[in-house]
Amino acid sequence: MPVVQRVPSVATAAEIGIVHLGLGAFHRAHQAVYLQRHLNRHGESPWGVYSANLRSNRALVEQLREQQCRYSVAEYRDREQVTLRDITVLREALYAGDGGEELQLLLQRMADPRTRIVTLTVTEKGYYLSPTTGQLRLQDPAIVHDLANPQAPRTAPGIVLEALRRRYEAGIPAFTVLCCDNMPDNGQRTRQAVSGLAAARDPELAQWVEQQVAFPGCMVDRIVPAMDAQAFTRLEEQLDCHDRAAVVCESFSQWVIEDHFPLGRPDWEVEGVQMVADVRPFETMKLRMLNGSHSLLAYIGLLAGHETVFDAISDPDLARCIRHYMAREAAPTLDMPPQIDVAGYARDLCARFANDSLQHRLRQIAMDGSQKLPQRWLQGAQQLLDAGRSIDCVALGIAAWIHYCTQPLPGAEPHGVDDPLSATFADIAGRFEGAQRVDAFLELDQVFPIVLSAQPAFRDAVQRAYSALEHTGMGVHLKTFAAHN
Ligand code: CS2
Repeated sequence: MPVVQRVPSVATAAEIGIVHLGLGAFHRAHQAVYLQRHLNRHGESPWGVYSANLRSNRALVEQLREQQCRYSVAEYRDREQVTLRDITVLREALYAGDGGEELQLLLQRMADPRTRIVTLTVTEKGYYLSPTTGQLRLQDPAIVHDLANPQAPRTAPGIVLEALRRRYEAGIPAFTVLCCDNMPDNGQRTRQAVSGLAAARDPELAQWVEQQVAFPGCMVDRIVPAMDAQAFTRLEEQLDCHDRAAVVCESFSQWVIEDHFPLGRPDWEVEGVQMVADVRPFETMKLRMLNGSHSLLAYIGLLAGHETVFDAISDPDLARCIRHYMAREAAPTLDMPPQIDVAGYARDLCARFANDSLQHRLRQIAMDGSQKLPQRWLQGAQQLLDAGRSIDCVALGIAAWIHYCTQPLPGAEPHGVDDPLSATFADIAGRFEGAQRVDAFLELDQVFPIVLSAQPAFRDAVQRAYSALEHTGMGVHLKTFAAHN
């Protein structure tokens, strides 16, 4: 049984200060924990959070309401040591997915002058941007809907814009928009989504958004597996925690934020948040080193028969491949401030992946590959090729991703592919095989920028990896890779 350190809350947040969109496990285990620590330290706080789910998980919202929005976060250092925190900083949980009253209540909260920051974790696809160009996809049916029904929007950019419009018309200063999703230059991307929509809706409003709204970038980091029945049972048995809204995560947590909050912000730095002038190097490092390795572990690991990140990193051949990727294919593409020890960061990541108290499923990471690959692997691969370096791990990852998106895993039944492009993948799988299938994937310009997919060195590397996989299987291929690297 682990040793449990319990951290009770000392108060509940008095006032609304932040509205959050995307009440998933990550928000509850990351941002809310920083705000809770802030509240515990000060004994009171004007930074209470109103948090909403936009499209999914109404059940969680109802569960939280039943327990007055109070829930627990179990931070596992390892199997032996756990910190169990009581979170009371959440003031209200909303489900805006049905449109109607709750959506209007959410918009009202966002337009309230006491709301000074709106934060988002709606995943990469929730911004409706092209992953390669970062432009708003105006033809997407959800965006078309929001333009036709601007006062009853469904998407995160639509909701943010409508709330900003209400403030604009009422003469209330704009809130700051803080994107907490894993995208490169995420503040700028969020600006592109909201400004792109504003330009299509009303040029005057667009100009106000452009001039008045701050979109600082930030890098967020904490491994938070999705909760499942097994995780709840473990909490009950090990920690005597009977909380159906609880979240389990690792003890590590990092938040680096660009310090640009015209209406003020909590003094987060006291809680260890790094407030910086330029967050981009940190974001790129995290995306390529951590998330890039995660995606490799996911697709390669699933094909090699593993289920969790811990299983995958415990496979010595795969672990070698990940270390090779970080040292040779990710680190050389980074431009970090001199005080950052990238090799040390890589070692720490391997230790975090090897945390055997987390059941972090590879299938969870494998979701939405079309939205994740460009920033995790492809921008770095372009730099490597420009420098005449090899991209063996990335090529193997892409081959494994194509395999995962089009075929059952070895010895398994066909699986669902959770990705906005899943219909396109199924169509390609039905029409092409082998090298032609790879070609058809590389032609997907929503994922692969043309400058990259046009390069013979890139195509050849992916084709070779795919053909090796088809002929020898992942296990043998990894052994060969490990023997040569
Ligand atoms: C993961 C991330 O699911 C995924 O794609 O790579 O959620 C990862 O766990 C977090 O970014 C860690 O901070």
